[in-house]
Amino acid sequence: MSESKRLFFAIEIPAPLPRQIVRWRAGHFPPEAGRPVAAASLHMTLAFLGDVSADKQRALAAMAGRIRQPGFTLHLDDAGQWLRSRVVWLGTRQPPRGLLQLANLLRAQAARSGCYQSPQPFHPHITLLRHASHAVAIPPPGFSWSFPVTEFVLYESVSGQGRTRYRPLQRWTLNE
Ligand code: 2AM
Repeated sequence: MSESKRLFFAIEIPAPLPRQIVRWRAGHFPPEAGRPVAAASLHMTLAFLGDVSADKQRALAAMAGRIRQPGFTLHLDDAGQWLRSRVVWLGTRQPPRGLLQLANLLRAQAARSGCYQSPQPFHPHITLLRHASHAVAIPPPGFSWSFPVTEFVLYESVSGQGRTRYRPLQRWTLNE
């Protein structure tokens, strides 16, 4: 029997943004605010798949490969904290329609394939700090970062030696 992998679809944050984000975070949150996500691990999840067998991964990848939609621009102009999930995040005040469409499609395909999907609507965000269990002051986002989203990525979440890494497995281009 083949082993399952912990997978999710996400948007990669292109260079040099991860470094700029990490610099902004270091200037605005004290070390005790939470555990920082490494620059190389910053991403925006589109659909979390959970533990997936090799067969199901192939089926999900085939469906992802049939998605046809144009790219879009993502503006990062918002930040906040969710105490329940203990994360501090960056986000977008006005998610582009393309982002919502892509996430909803991937989530629907995942649900049809038997991957549990939360009934909560999609809340696009990039997690900056984990284990942020105490309310922290969220600075007004004095940044205005934008980038074109031209592809989406299937990632594997790999845990070991007390840390989690996200490994890109496969990419699909968004085009007209
Ligand atoms: P988070 O950043 O808000 O914690 C890899 O774990 C990615 O999948 C993370 O971005 C994480 O979101 C998301 N994720 C993990 N477990 C999840 C779940 N049960 N439902 C939705 N997203 C999840």
